[in-house]
Amino acid sequence: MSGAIENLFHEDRRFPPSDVMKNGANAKEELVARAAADPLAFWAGEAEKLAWRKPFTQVLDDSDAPFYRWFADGTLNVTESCLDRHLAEHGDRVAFHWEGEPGDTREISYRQLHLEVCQFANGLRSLGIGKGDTVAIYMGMVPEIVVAMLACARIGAPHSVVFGGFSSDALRERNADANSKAVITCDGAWRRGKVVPLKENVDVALEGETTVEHVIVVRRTENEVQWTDGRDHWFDELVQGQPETCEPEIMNAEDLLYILYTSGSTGKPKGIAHSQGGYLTGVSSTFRNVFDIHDDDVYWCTADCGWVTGHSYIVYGPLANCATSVIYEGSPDYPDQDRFWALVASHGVTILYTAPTAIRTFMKWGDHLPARHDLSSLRLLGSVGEPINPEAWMWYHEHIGGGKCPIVDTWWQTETGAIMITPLPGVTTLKPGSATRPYPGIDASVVDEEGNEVAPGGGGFLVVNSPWPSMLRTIHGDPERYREVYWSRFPGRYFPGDGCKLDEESYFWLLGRVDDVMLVSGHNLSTTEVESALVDHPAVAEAAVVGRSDPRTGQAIAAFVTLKGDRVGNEELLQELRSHVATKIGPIAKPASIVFTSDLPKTRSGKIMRRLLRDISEKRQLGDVTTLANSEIVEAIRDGAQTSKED
Ligand code: 7RM
Repeated sequence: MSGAIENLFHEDRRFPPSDVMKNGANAKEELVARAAADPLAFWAGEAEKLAWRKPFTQVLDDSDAPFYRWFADGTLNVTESCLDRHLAEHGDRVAFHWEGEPGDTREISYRQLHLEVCQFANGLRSLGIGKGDTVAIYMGMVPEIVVAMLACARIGAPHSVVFGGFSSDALRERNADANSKAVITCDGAWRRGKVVPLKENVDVALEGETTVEHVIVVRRTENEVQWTDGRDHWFDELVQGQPETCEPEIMNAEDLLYILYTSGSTGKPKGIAHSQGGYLTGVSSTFRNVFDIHDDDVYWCTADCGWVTGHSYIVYGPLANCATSVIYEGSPDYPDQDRFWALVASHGVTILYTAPTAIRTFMKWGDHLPARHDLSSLRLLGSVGEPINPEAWMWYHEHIGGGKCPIVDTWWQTETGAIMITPLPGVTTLKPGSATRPYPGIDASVVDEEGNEVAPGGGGFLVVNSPWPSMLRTIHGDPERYREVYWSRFPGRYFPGDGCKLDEESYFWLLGRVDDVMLVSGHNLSTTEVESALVDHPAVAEAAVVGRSDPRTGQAIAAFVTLKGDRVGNEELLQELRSHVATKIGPIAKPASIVFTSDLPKTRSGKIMRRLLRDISEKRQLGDVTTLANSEIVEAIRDGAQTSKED
């Protein structure tokens, strides 16, 4: 990309915080001002809210940038902040209301969770697993996945969670890179009433040469499994009779808490390395202030623990704040497409955190589904994973939030560990489609190719100007790649790879990955803005656009659109959508072609895969489709793309 990104989409709707929010919220104007005046003092104060064994005396060590160190002479065990310190006053408080896909339920108090973590941690130690040994976790969303992560943290063994929807090849590659000594898995996982054979996948991943010495298996689906004596252990048998307390390993703040792999656009997966003290500081501070957690809240983050959102905002952030959460094991359309709303109603969920891809799917399924349920317990909504188009924001606000809940659109990455750009619900006036401002203590800006800050109204690259406690520490085993990928494009600054524009009030509007920016007749157009213009049309549920090479304009805009409910795509609607984009943001952004499709190619975490749509549009051999969640849709789109109309 060269030159600024055009600023085309205009949004006038405003949602100031209610008086109730202003007065009752954890984060008030005062906190914003205090953090702005002295960010390091702010972070030190946030860190001091955790349970330390030895208090830190130094906040930030920047002597070996970009290998920053936070609270480096402090020691702690993160599970004491997440569990032990809550027991005296809140031991009976529910940590998790868990619901299985078949409808079975469990309620786990903080006391019970502490007990299970201690017993399993002792079980791991009995197998000779301890400080510094990496443990892979390849499970479904059963309570034991949280127990497994915390048990690893208890004994100082870094965990490497691999999403249960990934293949045995993906698990094998990550085990080899991380040097995993053990794998914790389940016999199977429930998905839409069927069993995903997790243990079988583990067996395949361990064939041949491996570093893995132990496999621990949680019974969930009771399917037949192969057994390797000496290597394989049932979880329940391992914890049976273990002592109910477990002396935590005392860790340095900078020791490795976990590795989490992100695919990245090319090359082998990057093992993102997170620390103990800084990471917990970031996630616990943002959880408290962005989700405004109070004692009577019931919080539900719909992510999977296989993603960073699950690590930070199902496990570490909520538990450090003694929150009560809901965990749901299965799919949102099982047995019916209103499963989420049934869960919100039955548990009285007050705070819901989900992804734009889910919200747009719910829009497509229809307004009548949430309307069947009493969602009045909700008081705050959150969004993460992709830009949320203004129309999807409005739908979420009206049909889920009943028009009364603020929406926190939270921008962050696996690498940032915690939320970076976000509203504070008691402070920020919301604008649909904008993640608004940097979190207190975060110094972010939008710059042009030379690194000069763009003026309000301009578009360019998002950068973070100073380090923050929950930042990644390195790419596991490849510090040079860490420096190269994140710190070389703009020396001294962190470059996340996202485009962003600033409006006249310096609100941040995330524009998607810079690799996806389209160059049409000399203009840099963001995919997000054209997609938002399409989603703004009442017939459209979801849209993806890509730049396809074009002899006349450099690139031409190719759009892929899914429609709401039972709307059908035809030539008339196609022309209507093209003019809609032209009136909404300008003729330059008019798609040259539009393909109607029942679904879009998505990664397993729900992000639209524009790279594949580019391949389809340019009639290329398709690249790697193994990370797709819905590979069958690619053929369907390819057939459609060949017959679509163009100018
Ligand atoms: C938490 C997570 C990171 C990438 C990031 C962005 C995109 C995430 C938003 C967003 C616009 C948001 N981690 N992204 N949140 N874009 N608005 N609120 O998703 O490592 O899996 O992905 O996701 O492109 O760089 S992640």
